[in-house]
Amino acid sequence: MPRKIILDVDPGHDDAIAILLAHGNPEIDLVAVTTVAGNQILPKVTYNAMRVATLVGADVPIARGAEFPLVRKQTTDGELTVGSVHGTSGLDGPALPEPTMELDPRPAAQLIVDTVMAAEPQEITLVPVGPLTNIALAMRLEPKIIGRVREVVLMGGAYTQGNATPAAEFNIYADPEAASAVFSADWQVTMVGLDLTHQAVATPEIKERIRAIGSPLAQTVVAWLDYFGGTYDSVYKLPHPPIHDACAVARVINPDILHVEDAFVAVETRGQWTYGDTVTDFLGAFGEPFNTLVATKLDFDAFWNLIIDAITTISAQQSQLSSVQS
Ligand SMILES: [Ca+2]
Repeated sequence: MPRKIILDVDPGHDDAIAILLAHGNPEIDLVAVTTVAGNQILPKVTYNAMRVATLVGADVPIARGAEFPLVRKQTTDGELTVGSVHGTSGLDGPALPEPTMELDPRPAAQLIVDTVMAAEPQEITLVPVGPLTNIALAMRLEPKIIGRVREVVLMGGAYTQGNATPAAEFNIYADPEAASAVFSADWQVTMVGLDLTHQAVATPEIKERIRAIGSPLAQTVVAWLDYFGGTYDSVYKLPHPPIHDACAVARVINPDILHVEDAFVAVETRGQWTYGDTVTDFLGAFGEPFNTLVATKLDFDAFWNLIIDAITTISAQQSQLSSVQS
């Protein structure tokens, strides 16, 4: 049985590849996509999510989510002092198709609640790969979802070093209060943070394998990686771009792709220099019960095989479709 997930996104180049992977992998049943202000303001990321869903042919409900964080002043990728990696549209680079679908009329938090409550207990997995505002709002709207969700596999946080600030990873920094609510709730949380996702880099060899698929979709993905690679190099001095968000989807497809360790994770909401830090206690120094599975090691080859298989699968569907239409 494919695993049913709700993917909560703020596209974002790595979000786009996460949508592609969730749609193109047979082990995942993508039941909805929800959007949240993060890498860019809400209208931009929602438009991007719709364009990406159109590009890959994902016919799923898409709902617009939170426009602002719960407490803090909004910050986007474009406003970070260190520099922007996604560009002014939130998804700069290759031209994309205009959306062909309508938005779901419900706010994202309502769609999440409705979907989780209508499903069997432990049937729906939440995969948030942007700021955690929508998830926190859904918990407040219907606390029963906390016991009903199978697990939360989130991209966010870091146990060594951040990227929005030295202490904080962007998704957590963009809404630390929401993140604190999600980590401290009584459900299974897996933190796929920067320590893990910085292993999921698109090397020249990987880009060549994608290019060799030869389809229009593969060309678009390579163009995303070229754009994202360029900004990652100039902003973070990293030679190859990490595809953060797709790592959380990969964990749901095959748990063995990510090695995890138990820890207590708390989100710093008061620190002067550490606001949004995911303080990760592997040793039990605080004496708090462990509340998080923290991803530490990636199976690089297995991860990229999943991405390449998904691009190949969707490309084959699209070429079949266009030959039927012509
Ligand atoms: Ca994201």
